[in-house]
Amino acid sequence: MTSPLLHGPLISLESVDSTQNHAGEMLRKGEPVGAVLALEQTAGRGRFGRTWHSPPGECLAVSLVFPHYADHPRPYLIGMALAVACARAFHAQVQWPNDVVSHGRKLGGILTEMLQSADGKPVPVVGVGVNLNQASFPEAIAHIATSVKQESGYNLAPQEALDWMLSCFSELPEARSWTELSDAWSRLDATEGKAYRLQDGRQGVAQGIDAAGALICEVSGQTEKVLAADAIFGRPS
Ligand code: BT5
Repeated sequence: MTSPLLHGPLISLESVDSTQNHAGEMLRKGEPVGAVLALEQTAGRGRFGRTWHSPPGECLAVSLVFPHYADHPRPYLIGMALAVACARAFHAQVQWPNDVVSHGRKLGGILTEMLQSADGKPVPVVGVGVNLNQASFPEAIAHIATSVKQESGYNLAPQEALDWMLSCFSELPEARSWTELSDAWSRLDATEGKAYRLQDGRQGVAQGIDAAGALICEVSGQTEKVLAADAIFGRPS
């Protein structure tokens, strides 16, 4: 895959509401941007408007801008490729659709959005959040989250983590279809057997990923193909 830093500069910020917002604004104004890295996000977001915790200096919070993939037939695969790159870089695993996990806990997450460029073209902007140096987490996520520090004892600076992740991303083959990514993904896949909550509230158990990248789930004894669902992490202690 092609690093966004070959197409635009890295913008480094101390603090921002969300790197996705900042990258989106620069893109809309036609300002050159390859990636936006922030030491702190005050309103980092996950999918469906959920909160993403990014405490100062302790995590990787970056948005990657991909004008060179504006015509990508399946932009979510760019996000899945970044999950694989994170799993390789931080010795973790991937979990459908967008989680980076270690020992069943969430080490990082990916958010793929299509944002408008100055000429009105939708451009994939992929947010990557990885917990690096946190020794503990807010109570709401303490039972589901983990960090590189907690897993390995190492401290990593956000810039160092970004360089390492992008180098792993650049090593991946160009993936315009699931078949082109599935090999790299399946080596690090922790999806099978995992419990998922479907959008209609039902629960199922993952059986695998189909040829288009959708989740195959067993729900009440029936096999279903699922396009959106959330892995169920741990239980509140
Ligand atoms: C994600 O959403 O996993 C995508 C997260 C993407 C964050 C990046 S950071 C850079 C860029 N700028 C942004 O504003 N966002 C992106 P989702 O699958 O919806 O998971 C969100 C859920 O994960 C929350 O509802 C919490 O339960 C949990 N969570 C929040 N912060 C966490 C953290 N630091 N570590 C682990 N879990 C967390």
